[in-house]
Amino acid sequence: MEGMLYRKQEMESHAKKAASRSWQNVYCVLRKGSLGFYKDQKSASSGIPYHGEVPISLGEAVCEVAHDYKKRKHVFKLRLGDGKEFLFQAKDETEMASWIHSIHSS
Ligand code: I3P
Repeated sequence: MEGMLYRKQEMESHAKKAASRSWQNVYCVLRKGSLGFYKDQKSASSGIPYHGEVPISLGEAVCEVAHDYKKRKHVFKLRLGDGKEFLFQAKDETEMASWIHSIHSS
């Protein structure tokens, strides 16, 4: 699965808040066990990552609706084994549910 999502990093590790905390629009590409970030679809097909970011590994990842985040709608949370935590905003409930389902089955 792939598509544009708004992304905000909340945690850098288990005990450390992320330093860069603004929402960014990123093109997300879900592959078996990993999630890569690109500026847009064109960059994704050329394999040019967003700010040189290495795709995140989804081993031990937990993905769920971000019920505790009230400022935006259709937001889900992704927590990685190393403590990194991201929020993602989808365009509607259906898209959010698809992402959560796909991340669970990846
Ligand atoms: C952040 C930006 C985010 C905000 C975050 C700010 O500032 O305003 O939108 O998160 O708040 O730190 P900057 O753009 O200067 O990095 P919210 O939208 O969730 O409020 P936070 O530090 O309380 O997470």
